[in-house]
Amino acid sequence: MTDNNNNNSAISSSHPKTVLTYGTFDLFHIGHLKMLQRLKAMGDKLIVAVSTDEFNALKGKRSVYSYEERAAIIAALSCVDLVIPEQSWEQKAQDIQQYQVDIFGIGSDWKGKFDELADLCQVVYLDRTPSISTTEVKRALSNLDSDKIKQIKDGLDSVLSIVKAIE
Ligand code: C2G
Repeated sequence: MTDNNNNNSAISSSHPKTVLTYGTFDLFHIGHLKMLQRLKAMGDKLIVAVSTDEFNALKGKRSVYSYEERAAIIAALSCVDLVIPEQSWEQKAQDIQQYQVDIFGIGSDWKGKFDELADLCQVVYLDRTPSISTTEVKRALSNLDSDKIKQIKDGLDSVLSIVKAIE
């Protein structure tokens, strides 16, 4: 009996506590990083399923960076141990079983959406980082462009008015 217990403890200690999450991770920002770091802190191994461009289309998203670029950025993070493609809504249960996942974690914007996975592993919803999102980053970039263009145009207009004045 004792040996068996020892065997069990030996088996459980050899299996790294595995955390799994999913996302698009476009225009990678601090909200994404904090989420991944907090998820990694919950276990020993973090697997991130990055949405493919095709699956993004199903989600109604068109990312600036391609799947390959987004996956490469995520894979380069020290807190990430494995990157896999997210190709469908339905793959989560199979991924959890295939990778012997202990915890499925995702942002609070998905709260309640994946509760059915609690039959397979612990399900956690972590608060999102406020006031940052890929949409915000896109908006800031587009505003920057228009602000910059207006600044340059104003400068040219004043030069033009000086030229006209001395003609
Ligand atoms: N996130 C966050 N704080 C933010 C923005 C995002 O914590 N300010 C989290 C999200 O809650 C999510 C992860 O970062 O857990 C990735 O966010 P997205 O790239 O927007 O991914 P999403 O579209 O939510 O994809 O099957 C699940 C989907 O693929 C999740």
